[in-house]
Amino acid sequence: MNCDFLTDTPGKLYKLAGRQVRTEGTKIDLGVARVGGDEFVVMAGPCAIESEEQLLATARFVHSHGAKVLRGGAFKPRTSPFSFQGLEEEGLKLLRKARQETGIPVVTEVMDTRQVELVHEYADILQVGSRSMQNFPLLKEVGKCRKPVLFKRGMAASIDEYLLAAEYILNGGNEQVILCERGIRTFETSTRNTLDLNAIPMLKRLSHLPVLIDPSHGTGYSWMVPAMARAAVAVGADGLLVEVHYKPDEALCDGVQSLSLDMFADLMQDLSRIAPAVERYIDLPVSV
Ligand SMILES: [Mn+2]
Repeated sequence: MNCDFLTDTPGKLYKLAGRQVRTEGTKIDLGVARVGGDEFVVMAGPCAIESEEQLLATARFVHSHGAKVLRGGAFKPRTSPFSFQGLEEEGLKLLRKARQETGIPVVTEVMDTRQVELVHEYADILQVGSRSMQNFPLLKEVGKCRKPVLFKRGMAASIDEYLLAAEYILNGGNEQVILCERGIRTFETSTRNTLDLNAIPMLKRLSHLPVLIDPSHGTGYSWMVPAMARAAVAVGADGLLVEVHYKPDEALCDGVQSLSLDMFADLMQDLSRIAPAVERYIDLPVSV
């Protein structure tokens, strides 16, 4: 393949994450879907796992409306130590229950090297959150795993720092890294973060790894999420990570940015119409 396009892009080549390593792009097989192919893969669920009722109700709904992966935090990295910290292993058990009932694979965050073994036991995809992007011991540890890693960009990380951090995971032998742009800190305070859509074409150009967008943390407002999710499809992202709650007003974490079930259903319809215009598709269940 002709790699001339790399020469007019600033920055260096990346030894393992670089586009020159795998020009056609990495595809990550989740069983029910493949991230990085023609399908636009949606991962949805609550910010935090709060109860069996909350997780299962949300899981059933998002699954039956086209989400391919259930998200849900059991270990929560909260800004304040007095905020809800997550249900920990009890939450992981609820995730397992949701997967058993619906067949949907689950993604959940691991924050600490000491939790990798436990989270690995329950999760289909290990998430490394924004605040952990440069936790190099953690990156080395998930690099030893053989499950996909959803690797979020740090809120103040440059693209170069981000891809070099991804190299830590790849260097451990774990080739299944999914990147995720989730908004960066800028001077702008009207939104929680500034969703950096520039990052998508740039990451796609520099790296062979698939890239998702998280418009929930990228904006901080549920009313903005559909617009930026539609942009995610158009800009060439491989999928979406989105927060959905069955009762957003009662959520223990990130309720303001969580879509209601109805909003999620409408969004999936919109996305399925946009995807074909950019040669992608969304696999909606026939009953929807
Ligand atoms: Mn959240």
